[in-house]
Order: sequence, then structure tokens, then C-alpha cells
Amino acid sequence: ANATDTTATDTETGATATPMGFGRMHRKEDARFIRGRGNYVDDVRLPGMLHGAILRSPHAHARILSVDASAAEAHPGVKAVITGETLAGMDLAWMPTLSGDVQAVLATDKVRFQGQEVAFVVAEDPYTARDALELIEVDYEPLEPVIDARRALDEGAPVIRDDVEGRTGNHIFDWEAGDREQTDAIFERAEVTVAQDMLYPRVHPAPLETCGAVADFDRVTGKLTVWCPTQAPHAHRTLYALVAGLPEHKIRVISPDVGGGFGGKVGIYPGYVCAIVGSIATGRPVKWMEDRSENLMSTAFARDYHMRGEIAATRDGKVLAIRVKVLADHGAFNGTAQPTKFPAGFFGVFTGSYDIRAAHCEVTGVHTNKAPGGVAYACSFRITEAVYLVERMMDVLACELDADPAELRMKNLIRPERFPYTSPTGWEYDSGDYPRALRLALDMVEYDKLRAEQAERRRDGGPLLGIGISFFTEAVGAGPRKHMDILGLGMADGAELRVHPTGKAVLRVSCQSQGQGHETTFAQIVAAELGVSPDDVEVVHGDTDQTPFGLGTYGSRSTPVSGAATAIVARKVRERARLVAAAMLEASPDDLEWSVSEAGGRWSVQGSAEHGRTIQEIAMAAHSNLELPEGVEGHLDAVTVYNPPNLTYPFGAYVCVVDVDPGTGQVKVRRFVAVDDCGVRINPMIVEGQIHGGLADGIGMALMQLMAFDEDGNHLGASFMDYLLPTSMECPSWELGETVTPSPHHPVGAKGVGESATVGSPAAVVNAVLDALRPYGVRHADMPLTPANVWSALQGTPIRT
Ligand code: MCN
Ligand code: CUN
Repeated sequence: ANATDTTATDTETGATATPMGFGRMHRKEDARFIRGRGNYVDDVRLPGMLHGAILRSPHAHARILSVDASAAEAHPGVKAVITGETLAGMDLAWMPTLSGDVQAVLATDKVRFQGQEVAFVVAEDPYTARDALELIEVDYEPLEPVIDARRALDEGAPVIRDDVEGRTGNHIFDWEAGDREQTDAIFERAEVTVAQDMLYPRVHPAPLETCGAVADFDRVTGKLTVWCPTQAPHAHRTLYALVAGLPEHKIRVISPDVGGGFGGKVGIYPGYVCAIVGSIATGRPVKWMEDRSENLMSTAFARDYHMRGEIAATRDGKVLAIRVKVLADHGAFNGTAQPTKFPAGFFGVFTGSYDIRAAHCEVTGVHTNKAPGGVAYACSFRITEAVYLVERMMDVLACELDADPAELRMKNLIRPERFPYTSPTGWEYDSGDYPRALRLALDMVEYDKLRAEQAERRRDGGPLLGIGISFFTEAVGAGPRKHMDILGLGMADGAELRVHPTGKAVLRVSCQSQGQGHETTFAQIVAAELGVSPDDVEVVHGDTDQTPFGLGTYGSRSTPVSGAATAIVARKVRERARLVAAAMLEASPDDLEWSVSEAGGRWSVQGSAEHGRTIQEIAMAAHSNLELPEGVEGHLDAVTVYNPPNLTYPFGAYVCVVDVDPGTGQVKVRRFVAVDDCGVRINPMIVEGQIHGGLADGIGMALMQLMAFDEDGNHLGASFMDYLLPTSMECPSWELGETVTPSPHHPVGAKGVGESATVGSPAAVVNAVLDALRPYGVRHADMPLTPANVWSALQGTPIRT
């Protein structure tokens, strides 16, 4: 098929002619991405623009004795040097984090992680700015760092946050969920209990595009425009207004094309604030772009959960209760992005997909001398950790009982008739048919055949074969406003739809794509509701001056929340069109019926479809001199705000097959079957793309990725030489399956899917590797299962039986 024609049938990708609504179609945005016509922050070039660079701390923990910027200031081409002291004079040295803590914009008293921001140089060009950094003299007094979270609460541990009044240690919060007494009581009586410690290591979302900003403060109009790759432009604008005292209507945040976010672009970074201050100070636009190492060292990391899981069960494999203790490493500032009432994100869904009588978990958050973050990398607010925990524990239990992990899961999955299902920790799962999804995955992979091959291999020798299963349930689409907010901003989303006289439409939404294809799928939602072509719907997003307020794109909330707003605003337009059509047809609106055929959507008199008006005809009439009934406004525009009644609960069954070389510890992923259920799929091709990406993430985390530090707090993974990204070399050809269980409360029955595969896949890969290692008596090993780690796991245990 012709690649330039998005409406052509393409047998390679399975994309068909542009559908009149849901279905496979190529992404509208790809035309510009493929031709190099995307417009990213670093493409923004304004007249007179200056360039900024950040001086960063070489120490993980040190007191700042003095900062001397005079030589840098005198350097030719340097326009300004901003230090913590400069900012302190403006009351901007500290900024609020999304968890209600504060974070240093530029350090004043101490540096608290390696790579922390210390000074900002503004110069005529980026090279001069970087050169001048070397002329800034900072006198540090190194302090003992806290690197291991398990030592953070030790008596006498250095106090990292002595800036907080009354703080005597590194404790941030304790949080619990579920019923402790009931859970403990079940554990006491249980026939079988298992326990396992595990670490979900610190990893990084590592988007291809690093963070950066262009700030342009106009001294005449007082208007501040900030281009940055944010996942939440409206939230950023409101925070700038609240913190800097700038009038909100004089702030415009533009998130242009974004080269991947994965949760790392939700928060406000010191560099953004520095660029803004730099522009205010110089009266010229200032661009700041970080490099790869800066991105890996200082922007939002993910996970870093030390977990202990326990399961109580009957001897025949019925899981009765689950108990979890977590130590959460939040780094030097508590900067996780999550709803206010959920300090551990949505870890509370740790009972997973199983019908369990009782559950209890405790999470303790601590500071260490590492970068802040915690909620990123397609985590669905920590459901990654929750799913990993419960899916590892199910395999540990299977091992203990010598049971088949697939059968054990089947026995404990929540039955379809139990939905809506209230979990022991109080979450209401909206819909699901779990056994069907697991059965499909097992059939696709030919599970019994694989087990037979495995038995043969174990008997005859050769590479080790492992089969790993993971069944996950997610909770995405935050969230009901009464339960969920970020720093007091409720999590509802606005949408505006304008239908022009010729029937072409413009949709304005508050969420912001980082590669998820919203310009296509959101146009498809409007197209389905109005019976128009998605090509006739332009989606505007990522610009606070152009779009209604809403909280943005993360936690796979765009389709559940903004997507719902889109369907509803389109339905409002359709209802208005009914009134206009009634006037055109001289009929009662009640006598009209809506239909969508290949020719498009139309209102017509019931029973006589030919006696009707197309949506395009109605749009023209709504703007014409047609006399409209009393109370009916002209035009076909509408606005709405959607406050979701509940989260959506997508789920899936994954099976991973690996071959492990016992001599080298090398793991090869032979096959990966993923059955996903995200309710109704708007664009199945985009959904599959999202799943492919997430599965690759899972292989990355399970086998390759780790943000490591030495005992002094030196970052050991600050480049892609050390921090490994999965490529096609490590990935098999994905085998996808689907079931469709619509969300009962979403207007089009869709559930979110953007993070599903990242959440569900790591456990499948790890379970597969450990399944391969089972004859060696290895019950658990932590990610990443690099050849070295697998090899040492093999050495530390009895010879193969
Ligand atoms: N979709 C669909 N049918 C459904 C569900 C979703 O067609 N039933 C489509 C959506 O309309 C959208 C895409 O799939 O085009 C993802 O939708 P959704 O699940 O609503 O997730 P979001 O759009 O809110 O994306 C956020 C999610 C998150 S939180 C991370 S992290 C992540 C992810 O998306 N970051 C990504 N996928 C990413 N993909 C790319 N390319 N880049 C990122 O940074
Ligand atoms: Cu947790 S990563 Mo996504 O929610 O942006």
C-alpha cells in the first residue's frame, strides 16, 4: 500500500480504509513524524533566544559552603548566572512537589543527590553556557550519604532533610490498607504460608526526547509562554501561577510534540523554573535542554520498592489472605506524582486478580540521597509494583505446593459473576472475565505442549526452558473527583467540540499525547458519535490557551477520562443537531432517529430514513438563516467536563517462554503471548502498538535495567552504555490476543491500556526465568536477571537433580 495514503488498505499493518469511527487506521500524526516535520521543544527557535545550562552537584550529599559565580558572569557571551541565593531573594529557591513536599530549584544549603541543580547560566549560545559552568566555583563539604533505603531509618543515619523544621530522621510516611486483624487471624490458622522478599529495582522511563523548556516572558504584555514537553500542561500553568504569583491568564503552557513521556514528564523540573527566571531576568526568551546523562541522573525515576510478600492458603491451593510490607525509596525530595490521598499510589490493588478473603499492606516511605521521583515508567501509580508482587507470590506459592502456576491462578481468579467486585482493600473493579482471558492465552501458547517439552528437556539436558505466567488487573483513569486530586486540583477533564458550517470539526481536549496517538483515536471517538470521517476532525491539545482545563495524560487516564468527555461532548452536539434537524424537517425532535451508514450520520424521521438530514447539512443550517425553535441556540458547538464515576479496570493474561543457557546465564525470550482486555478498542492498531511498547519495557526491566549507585552515591548508569534499553534484538515477535469486556460506566465502554503491558509483563518474564531455574532449587532472584545474576543464582544452589 501507498505509505502516504492513510486511507489505503495496508495488509502489512492490518490498517484498513479510514473507518467512520472505531477501527484500524494509520495514525494521523505519523505523516509529520515520519517526514521529520514534528515540532519538539528543541525545535522552538525564537528571535533573540538565549540558552541555559545547569551546574550540577558532583556529590550525593554535601553542605554548600560558598558559590562564586563571578568568573562565569564575566565570561564573554554570558548574560546571567542564577544561583540558589538569587532565587532565595525571589522566594523561588524551593518549589512544591506533586506530593506536597518541597524540592530545591537551585541548592542553597546542601546538595542531596548527585546531579542536583546548583546554578544556572544563561548565555548567547548553548556552548558558551556550558563552558561557563566550569568557571563557577562551589565549595562543598562532603557529608555521609544514605544510599541503601534499608539503612535510612537506622539510628544515627545522616538526616537528609534538615531543611524541614523538626525533622530528625529520613522517614516520610507510613500508609496502610486492608484489615490487619482479619488478615493476621487467617495467617495464624492457615494450612500453608509462604513469604518472599523482593526488590523492584529503581529504573528510569528514559524517553528518547529528554526534558527541556523554552520560556518567553514578554515584559510589555506581562505574558509568560513556556514550551515544555509536559504531560499535564494545565496543572503546570496553575502551579506556576500559585507559586510565582503570576496571573494565571497571563501564563501559556505549550506542550508541543513530545518524544515519549512514560510518566517522567508529569512534574515540574528545576530547569523549567530556571528558564522562566532566566527569561524574566534578561527580558529575552531562554531555552534549556538537558542531555541524556542529566535526564537519567535527575529526572523522575521509577519503582525502588523493597517488598516482602506473604500468602496464606489451603493445601489444595485456595489463596485466603495476602500480607505485604514495603519500604519505598523516594529519594531526596518526595516528588512522586499521584493523587493526594494515595502516598503509595494505587499499590492498594495488590490483591491483583484474585478473590482473596483478607489483605493488609503497610508502606513506609523514606528519603535517600538519590534523585526524586517514584511514579513514572508506565506504572499506573505503582500498580507495576503491586502486580509484580502478587504475581511473583503466586509462583512462590505454586513452587511450595508443587502446583501448576496456571492451574493455581485459574483456581483463584475472580469469577465473572462477581463483578462489579469489591476488593478486600476497597477498590471496585468495574468488569471482567478473567478465566476466559487466561484460557485464551494458554491455548495460544499451547501450554500443555510446552510443559511436555520442558519435562523432556529436564530429563535429557540442554538449554533450560522456562514458562512464566502473569495475570494482571489495573486501575486506570483517575479519577472520581471526590476521591482524587493532585495538589488540590480535581481529576476531571474538559472537552470542547466545534462543528464548522461545512461539517468539519475541531475537538479541544486537556490531555496531551506523548506518542499515544490521541490525534487519531480522539478524532475516531468524535467520528463514531457524529458519523463523520476521522479525517474531518482536528484534535487540538497541549496548549493551555487553546484547550479547556483538565489534569493531563498519565495513569492511562486519557481514554477513560478525556475520551469519555469527548464522547459526551459529541453527544451534546448530536442532540443539538437533532433540534436543528427537527426545524429543518418541520418535525418534532421526538420523532427523529439517529443512524450512521456508510454515507455518514443523519437525523431522520422515524421509519423513513430517506427523509433526513446529514450532520453536514445540519451544521450548515445551524449557521444559516434557518429559523430555530425558541431556546435553541445556533451553531453546533458544545463543551463538557467529565468527572469519572469510577476507575476502569483493564486486565490481561501474559505467558512468556524463555530459553536459558545454564553455562552463561543468558536468557533468550523465545515467545511472548499477551491477551489484553481493555474493553472496547477505539483503534485496535494503536492499542496493539501500546502493548508492543509495554512488552518491550517488561523485557527491559526484567532482564536489563537498573539505576545503580555506589556506596558514595555515585550514579553508575548515567548513559545508555550502562542503562540498557531493550531493542528488537531482545524482543520476540509478539503474539497478541484480545477479549472485550466493556467498562459499564464509560460512555463507549473503553478502558485505558497505555500502561497495561509495562505493568503486566515483567512478572511473566521473571516467572519464566525462575521456572527455568527451578530444577536448581532457585525460588527467587531479583530483577534485572542479567546473565551475571542468573549465573550466580545457578551457582548458589544445589546441582541439577
Ligand atoms: N486506546 C484505544 N482503545 C482503548 C484504550 C486506548 O484505542 N480501549 C488508545 C487511546 O485512545 C490512545 C492510546 O490507546 O490513543 C493510549 O490510551 P490510554 O490507555 O488512554 O493511555 P493515555 O493516552 O492516557 O496514555 C498514557 C499512558 C501512560 S500513563 C504512559 S506512562 C505511557 C503510555 O501511555 N507513555 C507513553 N504509552 C506511551 N506510548 C508512547 N508512545 N509514549 C509514551 O510516553
Ligand atoms: Cu506512572 S507513568 Mo504514566 O502514568 O505517565
